[in-house]
Amino acid sequence: MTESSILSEVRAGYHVITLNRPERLNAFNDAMHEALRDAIAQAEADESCRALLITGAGRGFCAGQDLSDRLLKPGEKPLPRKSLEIYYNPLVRKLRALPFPVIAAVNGVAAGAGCNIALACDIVLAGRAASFVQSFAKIGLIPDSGGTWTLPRLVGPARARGLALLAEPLSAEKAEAWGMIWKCVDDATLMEEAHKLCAHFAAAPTVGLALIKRALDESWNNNLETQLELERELQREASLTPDYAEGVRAFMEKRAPSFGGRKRT
Ligand code: T3D
Repeated sequence: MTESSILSEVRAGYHVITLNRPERLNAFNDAMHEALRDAIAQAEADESCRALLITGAGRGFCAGQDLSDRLLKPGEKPLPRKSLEIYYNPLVRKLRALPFPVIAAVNGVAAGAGCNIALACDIVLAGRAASFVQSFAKIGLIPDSGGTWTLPRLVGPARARGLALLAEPLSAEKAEAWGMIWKCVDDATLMEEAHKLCAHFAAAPTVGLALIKRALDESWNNNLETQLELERELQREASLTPDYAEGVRAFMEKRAPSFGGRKRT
């Protein structure tokens, strides 16, 4: 029996997804894309899910597209592929739009689309031994899965160009120093730190966090005036949640809040 290429686990208030093709550094084939899409849909459909943790099995996080599925036979012509339309783009859109925080625990090398999928998550934690590689230029491709959009915004244009054009690995420590990821931690504590973060989010004001994600994402397309309007609209929505009422009550009563994460009472 073959083991599933995606492992899913339900924890108290959050789901954990492990990319599970360790012999290929968790590179994507179609079956893994489909299993990942189903696992994310399950997390989204679970009303008690308030965070999602994504990590990789073995020594890698994800090496992007499985290139063994792209090897042409002698004389064979390359065909236009639809993997971006069918798999990678919908995945990145979904990760950005999930109504709760998505945490990537990058346990090893994150290369190609694997790197940019990690960077599409809301919080990226990486073990010290991990590295990030925009490996596309080594095989004649361009960074996909949002890389050409995400990279210059995270690290600035000069570093984005260097990373994309040279395709050299960036250590987790440097990725943190460059502002590309949230934090680099000791390898031995990576998963513990990631679970702690998820437990924190599982008790957080989830609707407010979803609105924060939206406001920050939309800010890239807006001028200040439009963004102020958006903040007004989203703040109104946040202020109608039971969590806002509870947050204020807990503050005034000098106790820890108990957030339900729901929309309205
Ligand atoms: O066509 C489309 O759908 C377009 C979409 C493209 C999206 C993309 O992601 S394109 C980019 C694809 N990914 C890469 O180019 C990365 C290829 N991998 C590497 O450059 C290196 O493996 C790493 C830098 C990630 C790690 O290097 P290292 O030295 O730590 O490990 P390794 O020995 O190279 O890899 C270990 C094994 O995993 C090895 O198999 P083996 O020899 O033990 O049987 C290697 O072949 C395999 N592996 C790693 N990455 C891939 C892979 N096999 C297939 N596809 C991979 N992407």
